[in-house]
Amino acid sequence: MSTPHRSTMETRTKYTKPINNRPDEWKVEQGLAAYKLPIIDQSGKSVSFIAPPAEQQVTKNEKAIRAIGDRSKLFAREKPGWTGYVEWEIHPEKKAKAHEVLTSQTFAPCPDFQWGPIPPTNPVLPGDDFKSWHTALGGELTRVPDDSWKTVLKEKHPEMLHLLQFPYNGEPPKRLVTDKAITPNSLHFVRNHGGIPLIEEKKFELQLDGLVKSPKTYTMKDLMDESIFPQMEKTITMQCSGTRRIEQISLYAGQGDEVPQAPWAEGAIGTARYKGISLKKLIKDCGGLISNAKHLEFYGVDTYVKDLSVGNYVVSVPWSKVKSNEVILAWEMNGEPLPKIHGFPLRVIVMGYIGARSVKWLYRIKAIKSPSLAPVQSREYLYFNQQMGKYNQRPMDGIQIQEMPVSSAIMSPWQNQVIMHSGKIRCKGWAYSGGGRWPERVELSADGGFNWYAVPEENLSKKGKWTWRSWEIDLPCDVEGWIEIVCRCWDNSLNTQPLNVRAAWNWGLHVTSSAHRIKIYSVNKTHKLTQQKLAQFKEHDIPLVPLTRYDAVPGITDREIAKYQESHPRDVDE
Ligand SMILES: Nc1nc2c(c(=O)[nH]1)N[C@H]1C(S)=C(S)[C@@H](COP(=O)(O)O)O[C@H]1N2
Ligand SMILES: [Mo]
Repeated sequence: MSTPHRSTMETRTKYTKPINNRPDEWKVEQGLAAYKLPIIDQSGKSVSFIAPPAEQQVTKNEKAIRAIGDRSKLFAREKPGWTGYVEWEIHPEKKAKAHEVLTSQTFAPCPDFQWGPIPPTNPVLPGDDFKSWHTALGGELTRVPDDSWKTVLKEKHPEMLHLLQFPYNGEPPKRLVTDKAITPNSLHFVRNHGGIPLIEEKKFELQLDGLVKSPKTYTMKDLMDESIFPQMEKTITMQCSGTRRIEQISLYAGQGDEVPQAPWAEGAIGTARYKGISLKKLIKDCGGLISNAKHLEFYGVDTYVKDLSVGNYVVSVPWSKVKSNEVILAWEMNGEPLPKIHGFPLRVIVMGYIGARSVKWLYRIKAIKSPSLAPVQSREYLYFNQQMGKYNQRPMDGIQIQEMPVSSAIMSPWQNQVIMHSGKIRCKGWAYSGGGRWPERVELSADGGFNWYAVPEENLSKKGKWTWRSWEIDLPCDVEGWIEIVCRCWDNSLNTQPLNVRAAWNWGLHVTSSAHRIKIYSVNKTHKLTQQKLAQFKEHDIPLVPLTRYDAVPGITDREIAKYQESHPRDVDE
């Protein structure tokens, strides 16, 4: 046996020395796992560190939970034929019991995905917290997560991007978002705060009460009776105020509502033709508003868990909006009965407002004096000033979002794509403005927002008061290299978009309406050098992807370089 060479031994001892820092230290130092970073507290005399908590133990006080009562009875189905419906809003004592059930145990916290890596799966996020709250409540809610997922698989397109499995949140892939001016039902985005109730149309009833002269209930047949209520049909774009949230998240983390921040891209927007009746007519049918009522509160059948308190999905809109016939009670979407996932048998469609107000599975309308105190209205969907954050914000500090501002998005090409072209880059996308305004001009820039080219009128889809416009442009671009393509829209009131995300970033992560920016690598094939190099890559059978791979192609010889240096000396004589 030969003794190892000395230098080899040295190398060995060097590499077997213990490593003192954690294996992911570099990642943590680089902010690539910021959720693992301690908070540095510099407020005292000496600096201290607040570490992230160790893995939390899940606990359950079985005795306390049993004492609350039989959950299958407490949280039973409210009405026959209404699967998944538990009524909370008229039963405060039931709400209190549900809260007790949820606070007599702890649940595994949802992993952070804003600072951790977003899982490369579809569904992207499972929503384990919401699932376990439903299991813990039991009764009618036990089967809701499974039933909901079955409905998703039945009603949605196989290519949907499932951002959150439960409550279900999904958007179509970019290529299909603006493929058609009217979004097919199976591709329309879905945003849920709870499960998908399954309601039998024949057993359905809508209740209208609160500050109206004569409260009434209606069957679907009543509502569809054209001799009482004239019907209306309209093409309407609905946008979730969370659209393009991923851009805010990827720059600066934040927090919105309790539904884990569905990392929406540009697809939480869709356009459909809805048929139904104007809510104004129904209010009239109940004798009109009384006692200076100013808002209409909408109740959805689904259960939303917020801060471990439960409720039905409730929001409100002002009477002024209803009065202008801009609120529809709809039962038809693109010529078909409303899909279950979109609110069958009846939903609200509020034209030009954020999607959140268009309540699905609507079962009650209540006339009230001030905006609803329900969490989705008064604690979420708020637009904060930038100085409002986790430790200092109050719900009153946010503006309740109603009308969507003007916005736009590039759907093609994609972020980080390499585009080979002959001087023009083909771009496609959408533009939208809320509140009954519409896109008048869409502009693109290939240089980060210095020069802007308008989309030619003939490349914009038809305009409508309540609808988006899709667009296409051949954007001039001379260079080779990374460029930033920017898109912005001007609406008919000459509103336009803030130029960067930071200018409109807010803790609530809503309304990402800044000019949409993507970076792409431009390869302009009209340039001779580029043509030659591409030909060489081809000749040597070298793959072009990925861009970052180092490939040497035989090209310039040393002799050529030397010759150049002779005529272009590097040095200067004094
Ligand atoms: N009952 C009920 N209605 C609801 C919601 C909900 O969770 N429950 N989500 C709202 C939100 S935030 C949006 S953006 C729209 C989405 O409508 P869609 O799923 O039909 O696209 O529905 C709204 N109506
Ligand atoms: Mo939404």
